[in-house]
Amino acid sequence: MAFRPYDTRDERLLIFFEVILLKDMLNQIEQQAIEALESAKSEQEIDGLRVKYLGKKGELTGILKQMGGLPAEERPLIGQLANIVREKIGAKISERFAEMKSESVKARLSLEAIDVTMPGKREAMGKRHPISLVLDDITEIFLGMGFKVAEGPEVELGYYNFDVLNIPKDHPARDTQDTFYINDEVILRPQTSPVQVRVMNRQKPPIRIIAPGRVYRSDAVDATHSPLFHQVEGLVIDKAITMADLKGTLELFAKMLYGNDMVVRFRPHYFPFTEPSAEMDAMCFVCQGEGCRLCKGEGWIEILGCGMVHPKVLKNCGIDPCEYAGFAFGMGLERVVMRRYAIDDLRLFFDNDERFLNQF
Ligand code: 2NM
Repeated sequence: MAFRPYDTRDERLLIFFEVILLKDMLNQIEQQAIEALESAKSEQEIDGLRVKYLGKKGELTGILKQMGGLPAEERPLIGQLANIVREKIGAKISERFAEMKSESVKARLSLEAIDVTMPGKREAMGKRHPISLVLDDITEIFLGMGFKVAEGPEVELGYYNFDVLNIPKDHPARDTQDTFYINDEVILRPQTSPVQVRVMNRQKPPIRIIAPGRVYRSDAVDATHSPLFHQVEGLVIDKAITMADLKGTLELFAKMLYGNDMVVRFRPHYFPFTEPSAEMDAMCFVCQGEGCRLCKGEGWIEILGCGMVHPKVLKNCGIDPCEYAGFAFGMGLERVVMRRYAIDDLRLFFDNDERFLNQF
């Protein structure tokens, strides 16, 4: 029998080889895992490696399963070694994850960095609307004459707008063709007169107010009509107010607004809430009363409606018409603005086109 330095069938020797082999495999797994992790380029890739090496069906688990074939006294050694390898790989995974995180933060920071040398964006400055400009002028004139500004709701009771103002039940202005109704009793105010009514109800004369604001009428939009427009109305109530006060106040107003050489005239008219009633015209500034295209051959341009407040209206507002009298007036703001700036289409006011608005 040939000399053999060892017996390959020796059980202890086989176990010895088995242990060496497992140790070697563990070292190899560690080395491969660390290398793969080092070169991984995404969090996804790292997670894939975690599953490959440390997962339930992973390579380390595979070794631990093979360990079952070893006698009990050898198992702790391999088990310990496997745990050390698991911890090393686990530590590497955490380290690489942390690196990824900080790299992606860095990448985002550089992507979102603000270049302070870039030219800035100029903020477009708004301008005041021509309607606001002219309303301010009108308000200034009346404040100078001792008026106060009064405001009221745009969604208003029909009662304040029609009944108190002596507008009969069958008057066309009450029609849904002309007025926007919210319900039987509530409307969008078609004039600012209800503001004056509210003031008269609350305040003892003397009263000197103007009531500017938005009003609504059921009109189709064209060059001279809009369902929303603006009015300035005014009211003066005191003892012994006469038509002379009305004419003097409104003529002075016209001269202050349009210039001292402005000529006005008063024409009889009819309103249910004033008696007598009138309209004030301005002499056409183009033809000086001769008649031209602007004034449509009239020589005069209508500026406002006015009159002495009807005794019934005063009574309806709790003011004794035997003790007090007053005058009232009302004008459409858009028309005043159009005349001032020679604007021929009302729609321009509501289009919000900066090319239009920047001209004022
Ligand atoms: C106008 C014309 C004439 C007017 C009357 C009243 C009130 F409330 F005192 F009776 N406020 N506004 C009035 C008078 C309005 O607008 C063309």
